[in-house]
Amino acid sequence: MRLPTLFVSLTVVLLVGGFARAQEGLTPGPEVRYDGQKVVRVHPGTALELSATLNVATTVWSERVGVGPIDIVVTADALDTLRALGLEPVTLVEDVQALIDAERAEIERRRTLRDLSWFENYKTNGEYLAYYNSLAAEFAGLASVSTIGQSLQGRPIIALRINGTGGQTPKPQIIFNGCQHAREWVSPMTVTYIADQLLRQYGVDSRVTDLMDRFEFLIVPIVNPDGYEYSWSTDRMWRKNRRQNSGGTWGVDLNRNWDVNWGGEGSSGNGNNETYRGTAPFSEPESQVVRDFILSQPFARAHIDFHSYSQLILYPWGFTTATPPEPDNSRFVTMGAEMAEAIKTVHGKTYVPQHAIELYAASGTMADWTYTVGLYGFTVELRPTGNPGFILPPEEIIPTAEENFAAILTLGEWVRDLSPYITLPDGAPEVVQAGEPLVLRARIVPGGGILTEGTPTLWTRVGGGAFTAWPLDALGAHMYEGRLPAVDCGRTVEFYLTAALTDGTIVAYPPDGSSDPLSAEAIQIVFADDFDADRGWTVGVPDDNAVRGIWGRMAPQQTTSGGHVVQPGWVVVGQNCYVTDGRAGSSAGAWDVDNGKTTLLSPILDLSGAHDPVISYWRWFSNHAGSGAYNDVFVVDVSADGGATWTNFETVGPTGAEVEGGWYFVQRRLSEVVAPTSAVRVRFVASDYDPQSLVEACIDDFRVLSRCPVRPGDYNGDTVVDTLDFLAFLNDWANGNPKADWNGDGEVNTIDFIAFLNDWVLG
Ligand code: 0X9
Ligand code: ZN
Repeated sequence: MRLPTLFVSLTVVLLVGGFARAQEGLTPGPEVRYDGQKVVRVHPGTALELSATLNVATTVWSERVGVGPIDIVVTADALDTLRALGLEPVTLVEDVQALIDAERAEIERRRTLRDLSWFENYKTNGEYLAYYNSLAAEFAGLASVSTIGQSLQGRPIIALRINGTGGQTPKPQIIFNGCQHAREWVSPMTVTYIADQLLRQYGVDSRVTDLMDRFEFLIVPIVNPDGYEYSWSTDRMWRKNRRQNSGGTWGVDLNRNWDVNWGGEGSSGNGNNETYRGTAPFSEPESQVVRDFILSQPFARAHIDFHSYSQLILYPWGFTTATPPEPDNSRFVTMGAEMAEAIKTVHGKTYVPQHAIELYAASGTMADWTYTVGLYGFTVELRPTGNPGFILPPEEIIPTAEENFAAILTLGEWVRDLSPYITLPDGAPEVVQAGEPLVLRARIVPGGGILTEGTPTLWTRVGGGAFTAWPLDALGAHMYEGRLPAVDCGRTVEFYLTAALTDGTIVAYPPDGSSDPLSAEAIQIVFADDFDADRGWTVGVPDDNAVRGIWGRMAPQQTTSGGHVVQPGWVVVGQNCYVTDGRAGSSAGAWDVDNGKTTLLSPILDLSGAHDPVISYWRWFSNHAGSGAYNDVFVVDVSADGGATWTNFETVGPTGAEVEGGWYFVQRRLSEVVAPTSAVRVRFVASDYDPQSLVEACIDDFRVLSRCPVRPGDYNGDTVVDTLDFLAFLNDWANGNPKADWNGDGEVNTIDFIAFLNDWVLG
């Protein structure tokens, strides 16, 4: 029986990708042995206990890098060490090698059985390739298989595209993948079962038929074929790809190699580690190939990255406790719960839905990345909950796959019913600078539908009449950009946004079509500083105590740490900014703020004549890099008495929060904080409470803006005082409109008429 199977898979492998390497045989079993080793679960409560735990572990099964429950492989003596530490290890697997041997024996036994379905035994990489080709051949009208790229060792990475013959085109797309991690054998089985059932139930089951006609499903069963083969041939517990790292270590964890917070918490810079992130985001061919495949799907809406084990449904974010912006966060929470519910109804198994970081922090993960490029990205951890971990008995493949097939049907129906929405991620501007256009960024999420190309539009109007349409430019990942036209001081620009879906739905912002458009008033500059010349700022106050990283006006030089830009090498306007020492030095930490605080003070600003002044600036703050980071803050205060007393304007990075660098625009009415007096001052204080961390701050394009003086006779607010104002007032006055109560005494009478006439004549 075995020879013909191997022959078929070899032939297919050659056909699919020109991959001429001999397949690693099924016997002898894996060379790396785990004799006498056990899997235990411990609960280290402190960083010290965690490091002791990791020290005694041969390998780690649950890839957490924080305190809390962790499953590790250990020898018998290590067990005593753990007990001595008071960690009370609970044994999940008595003998790992016995488990591996038994699994292999069972696989071999099943290979000799006649009436087993394909899903009742684990399969080699070659057998997967053969099966996908046979599926594509059997369902030629519905499915096609293609090689989307090669692994590091030249194995094909394949994708199956599945399409119902009914419904509209183009169709929104849903993507599933398995096996970023080699040893998680049930994950490619599950995604293959999903593909198989979608095809076999099309035209049979109405839910499947509806979803297949509505969506295109894309399945990448094995992202990491080199690691997968290696887990058959050499080390059953292999996780990563097969990169030879510098220093003689092997393997990059593909699920730490994606470009989202790459290099951050929950990933390792050590090639020996199971969560080694690689040398750069997308340093690995496997993650590159799958990235390019996903980015080339124009209508991708949702994605599940299947792993094992723990029975969890995880959604963004995986690296920060911050939650995705609404309505996405609520959507993730609802969908996680609905998928868990669907799973439970099949075989009664509990899968826990949660934000991925609640499991543990991980940076550079695939599902976080798919979310950043505009898909609803999930990670599902399949069976079991604990024992026997990755070595799930083959009789559990089908039940695991069945319950997850129920989950993906729910996912599809949920995506189908998602409504489109528009948001303004930078907020809606309330003021614009007179005479300058303003760039407006919008996020237009099509929900379960497809946007009609060219329909995203910004509508603007100044001073009555019809709105003018401005097409928005697409920036990718559902982001768009438009411009509010330049308007004169004192005038107001009204605006709203719309887009159309192919089914005719119109989506708008503000969301309710009947609500008023947004409006922003044009105001003027009182003070502007691009920091290219000295306009009277001072550095340092008597109690400043930072020893390095003192504020200076200069062109900053870029520094990076762990893949993060800590200090920018660019400014917002001109050549210079104020920066906490802009030199790069020999390392990122050479000239950052250390051991205290450094203060930057504005000149004294006379704002007594300004109408409702607004302070704005661009700021950069990073406390993200370095060990023991996140405790350092950047504080902006204002004073109305020349600097004698201060009130907080904003604080960036409250204790415990990481702040990733980046230039951010801040705009706030001064009167919300202090009264605009003749002696207003602003101070920027960057502090370093934790000397291990890297702290950098910069300020650029500081401005004070003021409302244009109000002209009482300008009744209609079009900035000119003319006959139109008189007629508008007369009309309101004649109708007893409260707006015409010019002296504010609660009545509209002759006295108001005379008072308005007086203001109008004076202009
Ligand atoms: O660590 C991983 O990559 C995944 N778990 S596994 O045991 N299959 O390796 C889970 C990643 C989920 N994301 C976060 N926990 N942030
Ligand atoms: Zn995994």
